[in-house]
Amino acid sequence: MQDLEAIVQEAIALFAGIEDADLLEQAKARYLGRSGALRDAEKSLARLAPAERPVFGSRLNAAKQRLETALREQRDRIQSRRLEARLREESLDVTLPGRGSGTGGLHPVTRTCERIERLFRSMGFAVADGPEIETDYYTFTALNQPENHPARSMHDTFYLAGGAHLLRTHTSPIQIRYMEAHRPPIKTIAPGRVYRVDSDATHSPMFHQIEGLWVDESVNFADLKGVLIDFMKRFFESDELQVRFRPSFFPFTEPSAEIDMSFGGSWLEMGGAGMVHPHVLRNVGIDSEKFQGFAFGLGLDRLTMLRYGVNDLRLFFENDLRFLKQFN
Ligand code: 2NL
Repeated sequence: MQDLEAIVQEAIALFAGIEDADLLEQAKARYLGRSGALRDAEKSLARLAPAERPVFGSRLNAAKQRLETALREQRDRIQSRRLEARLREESLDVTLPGRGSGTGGLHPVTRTCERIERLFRSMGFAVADGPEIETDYYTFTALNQPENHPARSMHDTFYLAGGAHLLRTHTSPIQIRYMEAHRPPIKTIAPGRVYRVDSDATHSPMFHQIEGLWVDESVNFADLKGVLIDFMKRFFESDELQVRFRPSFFPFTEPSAEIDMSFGGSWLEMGGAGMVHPHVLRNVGIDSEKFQGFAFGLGLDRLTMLRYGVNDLRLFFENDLRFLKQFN
């Protein structure tokens, strides 16, 4: 009997000193397991006189229960200590002031776009907008682009699954929609994102364009030159700036010209322009015997690069804050 009490005391003292859940279970096995100390005591029950067995048996049960209780208490202690440690570690001071959200800024291409919009508004142009996902009709057909024109091929244009829609390749569809909705005089610009299957150091599959359109009874090529030269000089803040109009071809203008600008002793191509083709006017229900006008298209990204001295187009679309912060 003395033996049993000694075992219980020893076990309870041992359990109380264990801080690890796995070690505690191992210690439990040493007393309550298949070859544990209490199991040995149980076996000695058989050697006792029958009269003594019930007394020893109930002592044995009481001893087992005390060990189970001690184990349970130690398990709880280990668990709550672990929880406390975790809470201490993950504590967080909700009364600290926030870090602040910093001030945002506009993308350089957006700044350029807003500057251009301001300049053209001062010349009486309205700013128009339209969808980036377009139909074949508004992108090509209405613009007098022949069926076999390379721009219409999968190679040059992003078509959406199904083939009924595409990503606009220029902002001209905005102008077509504008002419459908308004009667002359029409004086508008259309800035926005455009998409072409093209990607290298100087081409991005998404880029920005701004187109302009002025249709009235006698708007002519001299007006086109006047407006564009004036715009370029004001945009680059230079009265010395030279603008050159080089004969060219577009399906939607006739005659057509490339627009070059003097820069560092040479000529840089900035876009194209021309007198709106009578077929385009006819397609939007404007009488080409009574009305005429000019249209032009300029690369917004190119204008932004030149104005800010950026030499790689891709910098605009990587959205690296170290780059973007320099414009704000
Ligand atoms: C370029 C050339 C151009 C147009 C765009 C246009 C729009 C309508 C009717 C006729 Cl609705 N023309 N737009 C005309 C000539 C050239 O863009 O090199 N852009 C970057």
